[in-house]
Amino acid sequence: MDILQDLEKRGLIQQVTNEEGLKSHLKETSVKLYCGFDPTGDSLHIGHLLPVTMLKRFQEAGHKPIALIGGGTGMIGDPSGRSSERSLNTAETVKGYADALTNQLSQLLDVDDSGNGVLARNNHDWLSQMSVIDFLRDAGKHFTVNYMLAKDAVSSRIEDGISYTEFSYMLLQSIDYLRLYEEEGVSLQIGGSDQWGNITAGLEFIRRSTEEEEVKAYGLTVPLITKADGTKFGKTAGGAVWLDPEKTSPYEFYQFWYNTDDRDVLRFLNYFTFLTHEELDQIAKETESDPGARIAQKKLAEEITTFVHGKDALNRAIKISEALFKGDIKQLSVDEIKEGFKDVPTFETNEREGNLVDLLVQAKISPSKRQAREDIKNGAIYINGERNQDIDHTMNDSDRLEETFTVIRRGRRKYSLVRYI
Ligand code: 545
Repeated sequence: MDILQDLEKRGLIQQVTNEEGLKSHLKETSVKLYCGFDPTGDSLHIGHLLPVTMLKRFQEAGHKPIALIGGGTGMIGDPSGRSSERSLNTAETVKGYADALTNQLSQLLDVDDSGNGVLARNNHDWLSQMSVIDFLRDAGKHFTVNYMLAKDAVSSRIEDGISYTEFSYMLLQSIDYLRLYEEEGVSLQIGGSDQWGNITAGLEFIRRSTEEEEVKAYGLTVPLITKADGTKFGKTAGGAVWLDPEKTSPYEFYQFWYNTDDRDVLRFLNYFTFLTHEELDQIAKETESDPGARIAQKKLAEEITTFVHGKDALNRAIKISEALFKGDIKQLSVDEIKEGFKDVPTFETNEREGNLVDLLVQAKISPSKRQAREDIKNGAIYINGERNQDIDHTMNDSDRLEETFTVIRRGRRKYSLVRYI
C-alpha cells in the first residue's frame, strides 16, 4: 500500500491537487514536503496535531518533511478560517512564540538537519530580507486582485472588512512555497483544509513565475475534525487541549482521549495513530464484541499520549487514572496527586486547626453539619486516602501534604481539595 492509499483509507485526505500526478511523483522519488506553523501562541494544541503526524507519516514512507515556522508570516496574520481581524503581536512576542514552537516541533518530530530527521526552516530568514519593491514587482504582479478576492479567506471578510495586511497574507505564503520549491526542491505543501486557498495560490504563483511547461508541485489538505455530538473537537470545559505539558498535564491529556465518544473513536484511531490497518481492524473487532470495555479509547489515549509526551508520562497518567478510579490515592506521590487533582473542586482556607466537621461543610463536601457527622461515622470520609471516623477530629499538620493541601474524598470517588493559604 502506498502512502496516498494509506492516507485515503484513514480518511486523511480532504483535498489534493492532481491526485494521479502526485501519486506517481511520490512513487518516483523521495519527495520534499512542508507544512507551515505561524507563531500565534506559545504552544500547539490538538487542533494542530494532525499535520504534525502527517509529516511523520511521509517521513516513515521515505519522504523528507520540513516544518516551517512562520517567523515572518506570524508578523502579518493569516485571515484563513477567521471571521475577524487579528491584532498584531510585537516582534519580540512573535520571536518568543517562534522559539517555543520550534522546540515543541523538534521534540515531536526529531528535527535534525544532517541525517534522516525532519528539517526546520523559518520564513523570517527570507521574508525579512525582501524589499517592498521586490515584493510588489516579483510577487504582486503575478496575482490579480480579482483572483485574491475570490479566495474564501478574503471573500468571507469583505462585508465586515479586511485590512490590506491580512489581504496580502496569501502572497507571503506563496513566496515561501516558490522559494522552497526553487531552493530546496520542495514539491508538496500540506495543511489543514483552511489552508487550501493559500496552498493553491502558491502553486499558481510557482506556475506563473517559473514559466515551466509542467510544474511538479502539489498540495494536499487534511480534513477538519468533526465530532458525532456536533461540538467542536479539541475543546473541553477547561479550554483547548494543549501539547505543552505545563498547560495540559499528560494525565489530563490522556483523560481527554480516553473520554472519546464511541461513535468517534475508531475514526480518531485512524487519524491520529500510527497503528497499521491490520491492528486497526483488530481493535474494531474487539470493540464490536465487547463495546463496554473501552478497548479503542484506551488504545487511542495510549498511542497519542506516548507520541506527544513519551512512555514515562503515559505510565504516570495510567497510574493516576487507575488510582483515582479505585479511589485509592495512597499509592500516588504528591506530584502525581497534584497532576491528577488540578481540576477538582478546591476550597481555600487559612484556618489550619479547624475541626473536620466544619471543614466538610465549609468546603461544600457535606451539605450540613449533621450530614458531615453521619458521613464521618459511616466511614465515607477519607483524608489523603485514609479513612477517618473521628467526629471530633481537628485538622493538623499531618493532614497536610507539602504543608499546603489536603485531599478529601467523600464516598466512592467524589474528591475535593483543601488548599491552605
Ligand atoms: C505560513 C507560511 C507558509 C505555510 C503555512 C503557514 C502557516 C499557515 C497557518 N497555519 C495554521 C497555524 O496555526 C498556528 C499554529 C501555532 C500556534 O496559519 N498560514 O499556523 C495551522 N497550521 C497547521 C494546519 C492548520 C492551520 O499550522 O495547516 O490547518 C491547523 O490544523 O490552521 O509558507
